Amino acid sequence: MVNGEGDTDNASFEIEGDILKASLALDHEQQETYSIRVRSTATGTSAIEAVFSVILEDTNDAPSAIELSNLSVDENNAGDELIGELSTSDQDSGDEHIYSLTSGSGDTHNSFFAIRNTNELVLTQTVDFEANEQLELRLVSIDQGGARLESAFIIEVENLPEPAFSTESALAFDPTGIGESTTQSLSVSNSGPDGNLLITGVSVSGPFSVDINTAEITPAMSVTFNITFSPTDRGDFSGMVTFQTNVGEKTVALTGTGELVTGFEDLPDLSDQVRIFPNPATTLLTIDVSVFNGQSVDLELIGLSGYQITHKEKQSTQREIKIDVSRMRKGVYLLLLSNGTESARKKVIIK
Ligand SMILES: [Ca+2]
Ligand SMILES: [Ca+2]
Ligand SMILES: [Ca+2]
Ligand SMILES: [Ca+2]
Repeated sequence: MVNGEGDTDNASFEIEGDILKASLALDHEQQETYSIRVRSTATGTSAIEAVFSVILEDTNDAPSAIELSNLSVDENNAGDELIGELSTSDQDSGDEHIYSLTSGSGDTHNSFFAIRNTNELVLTQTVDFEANEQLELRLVSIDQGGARLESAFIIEVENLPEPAFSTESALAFDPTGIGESTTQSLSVSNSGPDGNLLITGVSVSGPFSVDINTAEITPAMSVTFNITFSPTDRGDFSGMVTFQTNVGEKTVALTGTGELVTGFEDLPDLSDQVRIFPNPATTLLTIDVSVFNGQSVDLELIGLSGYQITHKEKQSTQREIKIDVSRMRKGVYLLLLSNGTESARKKVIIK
């Protein structure tokens, strides 16, 4: 090696005997063509110098890094969710890479993932933050020359609030007298792992009512709703209590039986043979009690509107009883008649 024109890259080479060698690692991607100046000296002749261009052929370089465009996912994902796109750093321009999951350090959750469309990392199952706060996977990128690079990744699972509504599916009330009430408590709990259960409204159908309309329930806690059954008639009632919540609408079925508490439930029933008119009545209500054959008859009118109850008691030996209802509250009333050995019940509407 000699100095002179064309000696630019002399420092990168050395000569051992008649062999030209690179004196350090040369990189095609850094420099493709090198210029050296060499002198040849033979015994008895004058020296000759020449300039050579050395062209460095490209060889494959191994991938140097694998990148993933996103490293987090919400819990309770759909179960087939794109996490991010993979790319590889590689000195060889235009080199292409094939990705796959590979075993090794950090491959704990490899079975949760798949590679789709060449470079998409897909989460193939639903994840639960309360079970896995992080997912670990290990990938390999292989270039067109067969050189490979493995890399481990950690995907953060993002926590979401998950309140859960939990209570009885149905509530059955003991038989309850008309005009009376029975109350049962309904415990609603938040059975979710995190996030508050919000109850923003409660509605009730049928002859039932509820004491509170809103609640905020923290995880593992409960709130008691008092449901009251107030039958307005004899017979079976069903209804529904409906909760508006931040996890959707929830319902509980309600059932109860209304009973007449008159003290003469066991007497023969002559209801079909007692006539009342007009019904609805506005001023005068006439009750034909001739079926009792002039015996003394006890009469009771029970108001069934709401929770109020009014009694009007009267005794008569007439064949017809007339009651002035013009000043009575409008609504549905139950008329009870008994002579001590027989009884009758009629529903009366006062308008
Ligand atoms: Ca290369
Ligand atoms: Ca390469
Ligand atoms: Ca969860
Ligand atoms: Ca959660």
